[in-house]
Amino acid sequence: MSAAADLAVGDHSGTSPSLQLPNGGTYYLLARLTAGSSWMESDAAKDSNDVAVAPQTVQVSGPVIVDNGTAGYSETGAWTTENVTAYNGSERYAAAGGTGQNTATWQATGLPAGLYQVQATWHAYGNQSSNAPYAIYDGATLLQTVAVNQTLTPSGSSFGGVPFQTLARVNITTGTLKVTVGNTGNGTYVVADAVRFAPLPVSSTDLNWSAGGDGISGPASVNQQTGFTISRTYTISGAAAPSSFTIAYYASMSADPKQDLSKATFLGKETISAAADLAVGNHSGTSPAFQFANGGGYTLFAVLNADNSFTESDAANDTNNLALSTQQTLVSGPVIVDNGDPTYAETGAWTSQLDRGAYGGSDRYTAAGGTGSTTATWVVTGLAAGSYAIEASWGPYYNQSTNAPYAIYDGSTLVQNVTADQTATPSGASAGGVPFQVLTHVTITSGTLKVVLSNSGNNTYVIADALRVES
Ligand SMILES: [Ca+2]
Ligand SMILES: [Ca+2]
Ligand SMILES: [Ca+2]
Repeated sequence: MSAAADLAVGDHSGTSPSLQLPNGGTYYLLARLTAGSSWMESDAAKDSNDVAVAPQTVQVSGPVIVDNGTAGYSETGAWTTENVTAYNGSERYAAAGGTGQNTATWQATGLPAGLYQVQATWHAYGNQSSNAPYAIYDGATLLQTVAVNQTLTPSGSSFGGVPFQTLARVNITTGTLKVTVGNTGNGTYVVADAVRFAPLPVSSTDLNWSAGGDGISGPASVNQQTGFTISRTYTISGAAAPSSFTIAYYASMSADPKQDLSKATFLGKETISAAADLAVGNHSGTSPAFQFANGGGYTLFAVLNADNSFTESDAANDTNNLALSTQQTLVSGPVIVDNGDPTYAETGAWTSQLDRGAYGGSDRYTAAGGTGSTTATWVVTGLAAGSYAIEASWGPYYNQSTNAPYAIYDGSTLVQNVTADQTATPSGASAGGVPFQVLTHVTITSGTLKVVLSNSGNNTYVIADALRVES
């Protein structure tokens, strides 16, 4: 301020010079008078009226860098600062090889929905984790976990004089992007420096299954280990796809469109890249050949843009990228439903454990001696009418029920109650490397088998692992 009019007694309205923020995010604006201490003010002894704060924050679009020690960075457990070649000259380190008690978190809020490149930097050193687990969240939802080799220098473009490596491209809808690294990796130390969230441009393209005749369909029936394809017709609206993209295919014995497809059977992916297939309009075609390793009645699912190849115009609320087959595909042959599969469900309190005797390496346990209100349920759909052997697996242990109670239903009709001695190794043929024991044989006419295990067995624990069904 130097013009005589601006130095006179009175109120002075005006505008600052043009300013620019180098980093995205949400900011408070502050202004300080006599910032250069040009002279001694009359209230110099107690000058508390020189700073003004704008009542409204300003949101800056563009890449956001969150560094250790800045707003948006937080820790749990024991971390220590080291001054090395790092973003802003320092980073934090903690002991690795732990249980996850030491975590560092970088978070940015107020972000527009869409696709972001998530990048990180660290100062490489030979005694650090080669598999530091960076978990990426959209709000509270874990999107993916990326193992980072902190013994190697990050590979990528530099910002603030240090290189950042791309961890993933993720699509977010909550406005909050969060990355956490824990100390469960190998090596002596895990380090936490800066993370960069860079928005990728929004395209005018919407991929969808919304036009008349769109959708997917598979064969009505197929044998295990026999290849089959899925017919699919998708639509590109708005503008031609700006790059190739992928379609991912899944199968599930549950037809629930809201299910977690990461628990379903992943069949495979295809990449759509021919110019004609990327143009605006309807596109009919056929998936690559897939095959089933497990029997049962499956609903097929297809997800457009499965690898987030570009930001769609409907990224803020993209609900039209999922297609379901209307007809089940019946797969002949033995069926296995494991704990955690789409048609496995629980009531009450169950806990996971790693167990070498369990199918898939883990099972679930609950306290025995209960009322029967804590249950584990396996459902098999798509069974042709006939007689089936009902088999179960469990990792044996002396403190488990000798009379674990399994209730067997044809559809919703209870047909039999049987028990199993879970202190003993299951006696029967193996599948997936573990033995299964035949509980009983039943006739199924409804197409659907349901088996319910409850906590009313004796001893300390009841175990829920896999169910196997064969004709
Ligand atoms: Ca830093
Ligand atoms: Ca879409
Ligand atoms: Ca299991």
